[in-house]
Amino acid sequence: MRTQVAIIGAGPAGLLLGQLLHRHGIDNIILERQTPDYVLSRIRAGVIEQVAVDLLDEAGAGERMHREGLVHDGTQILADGVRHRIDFRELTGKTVLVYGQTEITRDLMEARAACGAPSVYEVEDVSLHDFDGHKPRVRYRKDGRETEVECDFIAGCDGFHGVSRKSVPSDHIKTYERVYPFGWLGLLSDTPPVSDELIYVRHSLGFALCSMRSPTRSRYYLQCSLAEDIDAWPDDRFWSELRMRLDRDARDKLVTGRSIEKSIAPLRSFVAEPMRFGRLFLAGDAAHIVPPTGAKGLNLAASDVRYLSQAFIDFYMSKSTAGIDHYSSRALARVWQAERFSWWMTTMLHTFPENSGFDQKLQRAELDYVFRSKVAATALAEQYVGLPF
Ligand code: FAS
Ligand code: PHB
Repeated sequence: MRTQVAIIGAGPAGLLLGQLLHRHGIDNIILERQTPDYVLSRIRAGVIEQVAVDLLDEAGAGERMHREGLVHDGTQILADGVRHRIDFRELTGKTVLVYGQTEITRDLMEARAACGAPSVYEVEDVSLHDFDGHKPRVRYRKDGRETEVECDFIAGCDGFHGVSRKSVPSDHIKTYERVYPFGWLGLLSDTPPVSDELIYVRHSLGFALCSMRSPTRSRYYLQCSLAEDIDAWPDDRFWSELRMRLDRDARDKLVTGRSIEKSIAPLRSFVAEPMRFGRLFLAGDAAHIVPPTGAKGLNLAASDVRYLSQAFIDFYMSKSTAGIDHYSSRALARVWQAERFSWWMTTMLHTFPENSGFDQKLQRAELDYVFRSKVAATALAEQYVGLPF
């Protein structure tokens, strides 16, 4: 078969790219190794920047997001028992939207099904070929049958563990990585949130985050050791540990209940450079990973797709290769800003077992500067709501 753009991966990056290309009359196919239900079962991001909101609108998948998403004017930081609020609207004139990645993925899947664009789920053994030439191909197996897709371009939207980045010869790619000595134990529950806004918690027992998906569904995270076993964390133990890290007001408002999802995610910073290899383009987690402390992962995928979709549209509509030729440098400039911010938020708010007393004092001084200086608070706010393009 033949198409113009072959997209590997039906996560937010692949689905969003597919929709934007389809709406501009550019043929594309999405190849996904999991089932739709499996993709939807992964509980991930919760906060989206205006750039992602605008792209979902452009993709024709924003209606439910505007109806059900929660506009947040700010966030709270609870440090050593004292709350501080970062007022996004006052400091930047912008806000963020709380709307889960699961719902974004569901809305994009429904939009794609409605327009009849082809997606193939449960594919096996996807392989990429001749992307260093002018006639790239993708091969895959489905229900025992081999298929080859001839295309003009391949978009590797297959996440950190995908095949796309690994298909690039090692001497053509450079990677940068920092692995953190802890993970996040996340819990999703159909209980009302403890606060109208997110609360990022710095505590001697470890970081915690009180987030939400709706007025009746909460998402909590606890910093935990990478050696932790999820089976050693029954709900009661999670709630008890969370309580110890909260202040009195949050403890009094905390409504506990049965978890509907519970998982441990490792934290890493990772960037692969460049993000283009001939006719293969990487977007989203396939090219970079950030620790979720800055709520940037999904939003970076969206900004990559903004650059990449425009590059393909310019190529097909105006026969211009400028967008394609500058995709990697443009995307990476934004990626590294998000990498720095996510690293900074993570180092400022988590406990590092190996940290010396001096390092701990620096951490507290960093936070105090944010709490006392409007300039420092604005610097945090403008990164959190998303830097302008
Ligand atoms: P994804 O990983 O979402 O999607 C890639 C898709 O490609 C998957 O569906 C996968 O099945 C498919 N695929 C992989 N290999 C393939 C192959 N060989 N063939 C075909 N398909 C293949 N971000 C935040 O902002 N906040 C958070 O709280 C947060 N929490 C996270 C928790 C976890 C455990 C993880 C892993 C990530 C988290 N993230 C968070 C980041 C996350 O939201 C990503 O940034 C986001 O999913 C990126 O989307 P994609 O780039 O589409 O990659
Ligand atoms: C979430 O709601 O899952 C969430 C929100 C903000 C973050 C990380 C995760 O920084």
